[in-house]
Amino acid sequence: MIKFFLRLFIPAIGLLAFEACAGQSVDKNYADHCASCHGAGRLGGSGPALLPENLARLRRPEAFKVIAEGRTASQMAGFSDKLGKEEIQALADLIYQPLPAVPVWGANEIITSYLQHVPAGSLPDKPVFDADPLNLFVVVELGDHHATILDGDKFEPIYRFPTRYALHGGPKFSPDGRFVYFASRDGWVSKFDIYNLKVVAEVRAGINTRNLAVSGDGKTVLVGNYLPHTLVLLDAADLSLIKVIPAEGLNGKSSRVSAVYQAEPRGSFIAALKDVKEVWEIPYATKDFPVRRIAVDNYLDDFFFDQSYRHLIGAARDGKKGQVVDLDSGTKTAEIDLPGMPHLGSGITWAYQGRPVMATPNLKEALVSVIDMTTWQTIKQIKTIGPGFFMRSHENTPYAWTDGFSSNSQASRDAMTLIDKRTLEIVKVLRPMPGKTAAHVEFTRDGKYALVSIWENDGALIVYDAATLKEVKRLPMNKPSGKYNVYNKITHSAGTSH
Ligand code: DHE
Repeated sequence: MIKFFLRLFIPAIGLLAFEACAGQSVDKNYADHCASCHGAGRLGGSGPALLPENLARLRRPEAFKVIAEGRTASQMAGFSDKLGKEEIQALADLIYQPLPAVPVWGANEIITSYLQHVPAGSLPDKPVFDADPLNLFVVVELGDHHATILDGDKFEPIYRFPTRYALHGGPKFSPDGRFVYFASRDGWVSKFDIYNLKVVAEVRAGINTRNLAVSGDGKTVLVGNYLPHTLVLLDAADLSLIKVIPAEGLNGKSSRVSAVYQAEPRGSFIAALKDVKEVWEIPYATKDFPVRRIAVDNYLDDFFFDQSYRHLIGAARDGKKGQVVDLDSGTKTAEIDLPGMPHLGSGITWAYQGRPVMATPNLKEALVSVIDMTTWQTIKQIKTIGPGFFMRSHENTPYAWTDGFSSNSQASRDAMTLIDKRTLEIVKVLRPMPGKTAAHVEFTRDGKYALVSIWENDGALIVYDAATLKEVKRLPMNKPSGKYNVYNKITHSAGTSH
């Protein structure tokens, strides 16, 4: 009898001990290696939420690989040097476990989070500084979560202020350039009055947010979320909630939102869904903001417009082909060759030999694809020093600048490649600070100067004369991720992101 008891009991204790140990170990590993980016409760932070609801397109073996090897074009490092196979597998299993309850983030939670710092319309309509308000730069410093307002003529900081944790995506401006709207990865939207150098209102529109767009008439803000699966419309005047739109396909399947942009000539917002093959057009001046659904051939992770905003050029990150969708007819009109995981959000356009072309870096391959926008054929794939993330130019410069930010090698990450837009040849490789990551360029409103980020905590903003390519000034900054020129943004310069 005793023997029988021991035979049952001892393995059971062993099993319990093993489970406790494995459980502790996976929780500890999560706390040590994942929580700082993905949130203590897996709800997302600077990295995405790790919940089964959000991982629909990530197969489990792929999850294992990402944890082991990291992910291209993100801050996600690989852990195979720190964790054993079983530990990695345990983490991969953990992220597919449903949470006992995923927090609800609907209208009530959004309204409750609302913070009005200054009543809308109560501040003076004149800038409190002398600099040209249209030639300012908003510089996002990711290192310590601050933003700097920079005078674009003197290259002197005017004001530096704390932002919400982990801003992502380009901040968006009101049409007159007075206000700038920021979105943080964990859902906070902040409205900043540049004339008065004050945050005027904030609201948490989601738990894990992709980006936001401001309507062409400046009246509405649209926020696209990964978690919950929603689009959130806010009144641009005071950030009060207008409406929450569930992101659900025609078949009822709910989806993360890949990105939202405004398309001013169309009077609409355009949103792409990440888990449903649909693009949505939402006219922003129409009562109740009706959704027009456009079916697409593949999921869209990233997209881009031609300068008329008639065509949308979109791609899935794991696909080799981009799709061109005619937004007027709602049909696919062409496929484009985009072999190396294009970063279309960074695409730019210009006229080459009399025809409009677009160019995009590729996150996985060291090449820039140049595509004729009348035939949608690839004109050239320009080999660069390393796979790039961002690309920029300006109407008044013959050069397009791209970085090597997506490269695994520091020998490419410190390089800026300059391409002549007239010949499609590389004219120069700059190494602004050898050994330090260089990324993301933006031009002054006249295109005479290019500002490059040194993407390090003890980084800098380096100002180049865009014609002589000589350094003009170096400003210390804390991981300046992106910089955004007010004029270029509000005029939708062909050389910058929209
Ligand atoms: Fe971004 C813009 C998606 C990782 C810095 N990034 C965008 C936009 C999209 C996007 C859709 C356009 C939104 C806009 O500007 O309104 N980014 C993605 C990803 O899917 C990806 C690869 C994975 C992810 O983590 O979501 C990704 N992005 C990163 C980073 O790891 C970067 C380098 C650092 C960070 O901030 O997390 C990064 N993304 C940026 C920046 C912009 C951006 C600086 C704005 C570029 C611009 O000039 O407009």
